[in-house]
Amino acid sequence: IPKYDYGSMTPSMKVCTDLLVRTSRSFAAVIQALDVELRNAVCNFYLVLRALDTVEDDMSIPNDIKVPMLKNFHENLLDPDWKFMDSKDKDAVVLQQFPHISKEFRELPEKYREVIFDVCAKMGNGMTVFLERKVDTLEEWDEYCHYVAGLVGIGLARLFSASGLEESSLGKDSALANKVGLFLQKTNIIRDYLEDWNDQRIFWPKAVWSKHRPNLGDFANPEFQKEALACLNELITNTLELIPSSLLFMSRLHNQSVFNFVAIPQVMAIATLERCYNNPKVFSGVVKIRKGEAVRMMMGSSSFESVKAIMKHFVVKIQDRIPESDPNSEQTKSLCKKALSLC
Ligand code: PS7
Ligand code: MN
Ligand code: MN
Ligand code: MN
Ligand code: MN
Ligand code: MN
Repeated sequence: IPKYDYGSMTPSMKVCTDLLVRTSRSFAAVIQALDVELRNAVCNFYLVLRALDTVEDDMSIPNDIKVPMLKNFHENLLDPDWKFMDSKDKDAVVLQQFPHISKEFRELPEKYREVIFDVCAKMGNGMTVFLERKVDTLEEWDEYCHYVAGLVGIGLARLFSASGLEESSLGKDSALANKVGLFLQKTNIIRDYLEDWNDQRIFWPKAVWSKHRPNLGDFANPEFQKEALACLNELITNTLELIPSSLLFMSRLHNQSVFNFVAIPQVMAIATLERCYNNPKVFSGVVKIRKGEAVRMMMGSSSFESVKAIMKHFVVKIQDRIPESDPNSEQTKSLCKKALSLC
């Protein structure tokens, strides 16, 4: 069986399939493997949000232009001609080819269009909140992550339910789906400390980092490694609180292709958190999961029992490395115990 059946695709479907493969490091394969009821809707949702995030991430667009672009972005879905040729971002191609994405959107069933449109409008608005102001408190950290990832989780849960492949109650539990998205986003923000700092972008919450150093950039200085690690471990501990919600969400899934789609990123996230925990390399480079490990985890993510076993493996590895001297060691221990009681 050919991986992509281009023969049966319209020109814009072909373009969208290529865009998906070009822009998503990890999502293309799991999206293509979704059952046919969901495949096009989730692919379109991904590309629409990738386009929106490309505007958010493009530091060459001044804020007075970026703010209205983000706020009105959902309206571009209804305009067959809208595109943006001036982005300098690595994923600029999705803005250049946007007419193919919006065409696919308009051809989706209404039950999917309403979800994608609604999430796009809310995310675009939310992104503007943190363009001028930085993430200060932990509540604001949750708020930013809600806009850029919690809303993705909420939208995906609604798409799963709308397809009939999952129960309708799943799409109604926004609080739970939000946390599944937060687990991915917080992990991404923790891991990307140096990359984001070098781009002059700050997503670590000031209420946490300022307890350890007066400047976030100090963590890149090996002289302050002890403070940097204490801060890193504190943020990872906060993120471990989301494991019970992640497991509960996965326990509610019935469809195999949806399960794989949800579980693979969750398993990659726990592996990333384990790799980052108490690891000074977060402050000097990129901490990545090796290709071989990633493939092994993806193949192991096909049942709830095996996902729990993988979770357990990584939580135990964190638990075994908690420094006695870490200011949050007791809380980290107790969250590991709590997570393990559910595996
Ligand atoms: C629709 C599959 C399954 C209940 C493009 C998947 C940035 C981590 O910060 O650009 O630039 O480094 O690498 C994905 C929950 C979202 C959250 C989100 C849409 C899972 C635009 C993924 C992905 C919810 C906003 C990585 C959140 O992007 O980040 C679809 C359930 C897009 C999911 C952003 C981040 C994704 C992310 P950064 P990246
Ligand atoms: Mn972004
Ligand atoms: Mn991004
Ligand atoms: Mn990025
Ligand atoms: Mn990032
Ligand atoms: Mn990234």
